[in-house]
Amino acid sequence: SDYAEEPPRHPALRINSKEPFNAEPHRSALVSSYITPVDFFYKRNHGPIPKVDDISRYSVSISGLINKHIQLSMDDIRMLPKYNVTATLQCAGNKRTAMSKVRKVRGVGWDVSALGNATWGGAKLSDVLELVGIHKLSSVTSLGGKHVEFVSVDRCKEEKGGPYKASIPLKQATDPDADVLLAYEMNGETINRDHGYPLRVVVPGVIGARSVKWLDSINIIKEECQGFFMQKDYKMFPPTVDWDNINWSTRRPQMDFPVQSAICTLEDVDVIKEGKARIAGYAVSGGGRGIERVDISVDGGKTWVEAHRCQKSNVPYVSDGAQSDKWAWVLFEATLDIPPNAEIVAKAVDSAANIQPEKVEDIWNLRGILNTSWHRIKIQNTS
Ligand code: MTE
Ligand code: MO
Repeated sequence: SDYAEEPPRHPALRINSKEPFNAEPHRSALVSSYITPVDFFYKRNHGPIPKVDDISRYSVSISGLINKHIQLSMDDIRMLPKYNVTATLQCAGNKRTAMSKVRKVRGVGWDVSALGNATWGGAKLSDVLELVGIHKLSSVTSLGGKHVEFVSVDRCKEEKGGPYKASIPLKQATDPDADVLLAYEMNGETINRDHGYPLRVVVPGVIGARSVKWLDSINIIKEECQGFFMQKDYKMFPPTVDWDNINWSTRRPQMDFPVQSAICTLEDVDVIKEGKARIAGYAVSGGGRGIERVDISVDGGKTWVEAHRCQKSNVPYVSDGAQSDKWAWVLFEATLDIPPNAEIVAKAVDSAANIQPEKVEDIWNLRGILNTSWHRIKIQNTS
C-alpha cells in the first residue's frame, strides 16, 4: 500500500487517524518539558510520509516571478548562516473534538495536544531568497511577485493526488525578524521523516498548516497559493455558515494563531481529592505576541487567580547564539484549593491584551478550527 513505508512511532501517541497518520501525545506529556521531545510531538499528515533516500540528489528549486531561477542542494542550504528558533507549532484543528460536542464539525478529531514546542534549526528564508535577488523586507519583486509558495513532495487526496502546498506573503518571507526557516534540524537533531526530512518550512506564530514539510520547490507568485489547504480549508467562518451555504471565496486563509491555552494535568472530567491541587498547562499566542498572563478559576469563571510561569529548562543545544521565545508557549502552574464539585477554568491573555473567548458556541465553525475557547475542567465527587 501507499502506507507500507511509514516510519516507526512512539506507542504512547494517541492515534486519531492511522492512514494518513495523525496522532498526539497525552496532554500530561506536554507539560513535562518546555521543549517537546520529537517522539511526543504531534504528527499531522494528509498523505503517506515521503521517503528521500539519496540526500545528495535532493534539491529545492526556486522559480516564478524572479529573474534568476535556481536549484539548491542540502549543502547549499547548510552553507547559509544557521539559526535556532524555538517556536510552538499548533494545528488549527487543536481542540476540535471539544468543538464537535457543540455541533458536529468536519475533520480529524484532536484533544488539546495538537501542538508542540521545538527548537528548529536551519536557514532563514530571507537569506535563501537573497540568493535569487530578492532583498530583505521586500513586498513585491520587480516581476510582480507578492507571495511565496511552498510545494511539498507528498501527495494527498485533497489535491487530487498532487502535492501539499501553502504560501505566505513575500513581506513576511523576506523579514529576518519573522524568523521563517527552512529547517533541517528539530531539537538539535536531523529532522525526522514524520516532521519533514530533509527540509521543512517553519512559519512561527502561524497555524501549522503553512509550515510545509518535505519541501520540493518554492515559487514566487502574484496571488496567494490556490491550493486546497489555502482556499478550501483552514478558513474561519462564522457559526451561521454550514455546508449548504458555504462560499469559500468570501474568507481569507487563516494565518496567525489566536491566543490559546489548556490545562494538561487534569482530564476534561476528572476526580481529585478535596484540598490543594497543582494545575499546570500551556499558553501560546500567534504573530509573535507573547503571553502576558494566564488566569485560573476554580468556580467556573466567577473569580480568578493568576498562574505562575514555570521555569524554562536549560537545554544545552539552544545555548549557542541569540535566543528569543516570542514564538514559543509558556508553561504555567498554580497550586489552588479545590472546592467540592469545582469547575476549573484557564484563560490566557497575550501581549496585545487579546483574551480567549469564553464560549465555544460563539466561535463554532463548520471545519472546527481555532477552538481557543476557555478550557474547562469538571471535577466530580471531590471528597
Ligand atoms: N506539509 C505537508 N507536506 N503535508 C502535510 O500534510 N500538514 C500541515 C503542516 N505541513 C502537512 C504539512 C499541518 S495541517 C500541520 S498542523 C503541520 O504540518 C504539522 O506538522 P508536524 O506533523 O510536524 O507536527
Ligand atoms: Mo494542521
